Amino acid sequence: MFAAAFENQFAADVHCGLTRMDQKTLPCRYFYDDLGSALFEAITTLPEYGLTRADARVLQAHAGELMDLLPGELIVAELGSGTGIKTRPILEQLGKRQTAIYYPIDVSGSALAKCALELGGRASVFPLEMNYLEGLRTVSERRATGQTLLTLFLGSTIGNFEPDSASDFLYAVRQSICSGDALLLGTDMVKPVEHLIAAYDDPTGVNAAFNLNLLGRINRELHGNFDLRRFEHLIRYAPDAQRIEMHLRSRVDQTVRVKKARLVVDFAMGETIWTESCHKFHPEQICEMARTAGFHLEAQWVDQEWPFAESLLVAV
Ligand code: AVI
Repeated sequence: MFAAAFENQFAADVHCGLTRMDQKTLPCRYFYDDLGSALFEAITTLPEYGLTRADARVLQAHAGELMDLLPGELIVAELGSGTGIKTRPILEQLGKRQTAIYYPIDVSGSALAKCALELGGRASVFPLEMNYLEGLRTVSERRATGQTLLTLFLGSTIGNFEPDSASDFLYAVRQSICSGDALLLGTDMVKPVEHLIAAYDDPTGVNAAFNLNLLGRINRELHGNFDLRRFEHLIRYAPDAQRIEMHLRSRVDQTVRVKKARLVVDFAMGETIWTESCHKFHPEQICEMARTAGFHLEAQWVDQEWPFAESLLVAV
């Protein structure tokens, strides 16, 4: 709606989110500029943030079983692959029975280049610099008859969607693939609240830097004048919604200008910008989400150290 009036979508979204009357918001997809991506990489190595290591452990432990459940000629696509590092065990297992064909899909060209370099020796890699659904449709168009498509959506990125959008997204994925194709979905599970708070409010301050960088990015790209020292990282856990809510809280009364978003915006002391939600799941909720979108749950593996599930969904 706003895009035509602004230089780009980022400017339009910042204008829209910061002029909301009830709760100011910023979309979490804008966290990932070069600095934000580097900070996220650092988060994944924090002792308090068990999610990424759990994801990798489950894939490492069960890649063989996963392949046994998907016989026949397989091609693999990954939504938001990044550098594709977690996918290695799957491609290695697949490589034992056929030439592994892998389509990493990501909006970051530099991550895709790294991915092709690192996994090129193990598989035929065809990077697609596109958004998820555009990429998946491209893979579907390119596939040969008789090939089964395995789509990977790892890392609990689905948890950053609002529940309705997550269901709509899974339905759109189902519409882009064929009956008998599979989706491997990674989801972080509900766990003791103190573990979740520590993961998203680490004592080293890496999550805080990741969150604040969003304001830094607005300053750099949209000519804003946010003083990052006048905002602080704030984490809440909403048990009913089963989600971590990440905010930036204004430390003082202040006015901020963002030239390219045509914005002059006031913040009261204590007022927040809601920047991200990280939903956590129970196993049966994944089953229900899958069923509604047109999949059945074929298998589910859960890490014991940091409850995190890898669910194999097959398109009905
Ligand atoms: C990318 N996503 C799964 C992360 C999460 O845990 O929801 C993003 C993140 N936000 C703060 N720390 C990590």
